[in-house]
Amino acid sequence: MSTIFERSLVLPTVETAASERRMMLSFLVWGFSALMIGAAIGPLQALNYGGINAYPYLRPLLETYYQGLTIHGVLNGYIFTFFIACGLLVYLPARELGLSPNMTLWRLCFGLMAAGTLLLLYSMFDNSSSVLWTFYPPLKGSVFFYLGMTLVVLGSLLPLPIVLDLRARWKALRPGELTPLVTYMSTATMLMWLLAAVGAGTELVAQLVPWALGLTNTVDPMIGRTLFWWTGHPIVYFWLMPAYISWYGLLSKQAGGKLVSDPMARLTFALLLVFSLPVGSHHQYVDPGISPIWKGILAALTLSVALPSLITAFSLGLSLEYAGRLRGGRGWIGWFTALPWRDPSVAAQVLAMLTFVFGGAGGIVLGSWQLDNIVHNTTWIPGHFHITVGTASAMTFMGVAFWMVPHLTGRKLLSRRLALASVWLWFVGMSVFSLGMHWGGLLGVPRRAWVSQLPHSTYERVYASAQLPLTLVAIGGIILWLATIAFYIVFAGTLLGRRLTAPVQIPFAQAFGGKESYAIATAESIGREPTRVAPHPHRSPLAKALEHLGLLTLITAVATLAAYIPILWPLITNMTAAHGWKVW
Ligand code: HAS
Ligand code: CU
Repeated sequence: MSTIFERSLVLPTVETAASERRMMLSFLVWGFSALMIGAAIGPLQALNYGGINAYPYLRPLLETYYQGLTIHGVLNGYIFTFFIACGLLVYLPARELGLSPNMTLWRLCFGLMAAGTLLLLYSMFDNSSSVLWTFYPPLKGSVFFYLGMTLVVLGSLLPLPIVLDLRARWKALRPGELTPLVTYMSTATMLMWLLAAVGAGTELVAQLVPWALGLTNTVDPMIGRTLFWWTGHPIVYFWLMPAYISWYGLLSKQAGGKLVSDPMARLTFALLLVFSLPVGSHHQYVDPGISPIWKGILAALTLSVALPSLITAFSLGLSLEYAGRLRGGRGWIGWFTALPWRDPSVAAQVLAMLTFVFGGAGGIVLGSWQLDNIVHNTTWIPGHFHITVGTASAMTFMGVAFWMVPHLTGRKLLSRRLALASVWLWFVGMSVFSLGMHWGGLLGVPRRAWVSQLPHSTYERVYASAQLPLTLVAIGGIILWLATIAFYIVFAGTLLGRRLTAPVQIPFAQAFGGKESYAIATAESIGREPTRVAPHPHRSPLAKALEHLGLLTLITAVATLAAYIPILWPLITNMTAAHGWKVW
């Protein structure tokens, strides 16, 4: 034991803690810079649906709506989210455990994803790869696009060994104890993402890169799509789980209360790990070549993936209610209005949760095969994902940035009021936008369509019944532009802002009945030997059972194979050979 202790214990010193903070800040800055470009393009898409074609004015920077949409989806969906996740999922566990992460791997993670981003930017801005964020073959982009994507996926997996190593070192120090909550949630997220990445990883390496290099002439679109959605569904939880980590692990403290149940948080993450993987083909309800029996099974499985989020709604709702009542809130909704709404970090996250009630409900609608057939490939779908990833995740990350940038830089938030304005504008803008998109979708407006390029009289005639919803889409887009400007003034202004006198601590929450804290490294304790504590066994049998993350991963892998072998087998034995298309 003592050798393990001596060999593996890497405690943060003042210098290493500073370099960890700098690294975390680099992830935040890179991620939010990607969002800045992606979000700047977003309103152009909204205006497109409002019948205003801004693209001709943007040449030669952007040639087509489809080029803009690809940049928007790739930067917001992959680059922004991955950088934030890969920063938080290392930094928060390391601080929670009071240990230093493996910096070489963390830097490599950043380097691979940054190199991938540059390749993607090059191939998207030179208009060679307007293949949209799903990069469905036989649409054919340049090899730089697929190589860039491969590097980004590869880099995004590296937090897994880092967090496993942190967890193992901590366990050697505190034998018999359960993994502290934030580390548990981060490990479960990364294990889920490892299995998820196998799908698109295989598609890129076995199909798309060789095809783009000219080593193969044709590609099978159905196998490509199926492998894409193997990853493309669980990726939504790779966007959501880091937000859940903040909601479960930090927000109740920020709101002035406690997390009502630590075991329920663990159960949520364990269920998300197991349920996320096998349901990816619910994005393929209208695809040929997949048996209707499987489509029926997928509908049932998809409902199961909503379960952990329903647990989350109730247990976090109660945690917030507890905080609100402690703050003097009375009655049915008094607790809600009593929350610290003047704190922009809390406001951002509670508004994100509120929006997710509707986003999640829409997801349950889509999970039903019959209902999905009504709205598939209409604007209903982007309506759904702008209030899930575009608000639940994105606004939570904005809320995290409001305390984290001051924590990392020792500089004061530029303006609390402007930060609050940015999140309220985002909330209102996204609500209006998304209402219009859902409504337009019910009236049959197609998604991913350059409708504003139609002659004006044709646009007016075809979309006459959808005029009001499409106007809402355009108005929402403009409000979102204002929100983005306000946010980036605060973000950049804080990076360059005035120095704080006292450091900002990480607001790790305390669970009801749980310990005060784990080995949290505070500014004062850094560099000090941790005191060996007597084992403090967790009382919950559920939490103990869920500690077996290796077993849960194995179950997930088996379930994933059980779902995908029957779907992929008929496709593999009836291959189609499609030549590449460049339609832009
Ligand atoms: Fe989805 C399509 C089904 C969740 C993202 N989804 C998409 C696409 C994206 C996306 C990007 O079954 C489009 C991809 C493309 O380009 O084609 N989705 C679901 C289901 C869920 C779900 C069942 N989606 C998400 C999340 C996303 C996301 C999360 C991103 C982060 N989705 C689908 C389906 C499709 C689809 C089909 C294919 C459609 C098609 O035809 O193409 C579930 O996980 C949702 C469960 C969530 C809940 C909500 C719980 C609420 C909480 C908030 C608590 C609030 C509190 C405040 C405590 C049940 C946790 C309380 C205070 C008060 C006062 C109320
Ligand atoms: Cu999905």
